Amino acid sequence: MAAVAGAVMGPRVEFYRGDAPVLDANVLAALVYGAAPPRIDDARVIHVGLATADGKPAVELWRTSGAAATGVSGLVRYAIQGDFLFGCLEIHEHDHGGLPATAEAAYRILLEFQQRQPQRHLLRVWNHLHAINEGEGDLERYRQFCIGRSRGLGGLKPERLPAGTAVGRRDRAGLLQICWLAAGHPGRPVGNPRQMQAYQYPRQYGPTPPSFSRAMLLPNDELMGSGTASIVGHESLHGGNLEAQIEETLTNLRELCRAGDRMTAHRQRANNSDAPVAVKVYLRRGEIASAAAARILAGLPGSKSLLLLEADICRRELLVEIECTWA
Ligand code: 3EB
Repeated sequence: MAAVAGAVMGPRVEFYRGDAPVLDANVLAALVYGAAPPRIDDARVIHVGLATADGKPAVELWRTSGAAATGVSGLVRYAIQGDFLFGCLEIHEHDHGGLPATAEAAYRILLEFQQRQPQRHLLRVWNHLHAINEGEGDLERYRQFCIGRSRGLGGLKPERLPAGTAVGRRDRAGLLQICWLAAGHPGRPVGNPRQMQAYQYPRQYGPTPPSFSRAMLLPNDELMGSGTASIVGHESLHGGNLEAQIEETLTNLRELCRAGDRMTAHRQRANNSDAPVAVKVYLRRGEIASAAAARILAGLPGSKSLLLLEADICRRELLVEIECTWA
């Protein structure tokens, strides 16, 4: 969809091969995957401890239309350009006595920082933690994370929650890493008609439902989708069947894009609505990535940039999660 005339251009995300990000002035954030922590001392470079599916390093580059200014504020590293801010916070579980307390502290810090910024509105959040499926029942680490995140977010109204992702690393580092994109103008949360709002999930998925919206619509009509999986209503479908989960997820993604388009004034995206500018795929088993990638690209024709990562998904039966950005 063409940007609204006069609207602020949002940052553009693209994926690259290699482990050394090109840090020209317009880069807002460079997330490095599948590589040793970069030695570059730049607040924009974020090492994400997730492997790529092909085992080679990759970089997720967020570019803006002007020079970014960087800063550090306590545990928060950030870069700002115009209306947009990209932040990253890394916090250790052993410093806070467990995952719920760590997540609560992290989100308090995040919100407190954000409230001081002109770019105070959260649009999109990524949560990276280790061993996300460890623990039984309500003690599963993802559910424990959800408890703390919800406490830390405090009074934030469910219908204002940002789009999100929460995935698991394979290391044992005890590091909770939260990355986010924020703006001076609020986005509009978008629901998916095929899926219940996650913040309304019934009790069976844990004591505190997950705090995220299905997608965020930016003032310029860009649509940022949350991690999307083979969930219809609140139920996981096709447990253990990757091909079927991919198909269900693709259907969810197409429906999500349509829901976003219905909320835009211009609806010019309708012609080509299924072509996201960026597609990020999390696979529980990276070795089957090439078949999965072929199917995903066939289902989202015209996608410009694709990244396949190996990660654990927040429900054990889920094998794939996909996040899309539509411009
Ligand atoms: C789901 O739809 C799948 O806890 O932040 C997707 C995106 C999922 C974000 C989160 C979880 C989160 O419930 C899992």
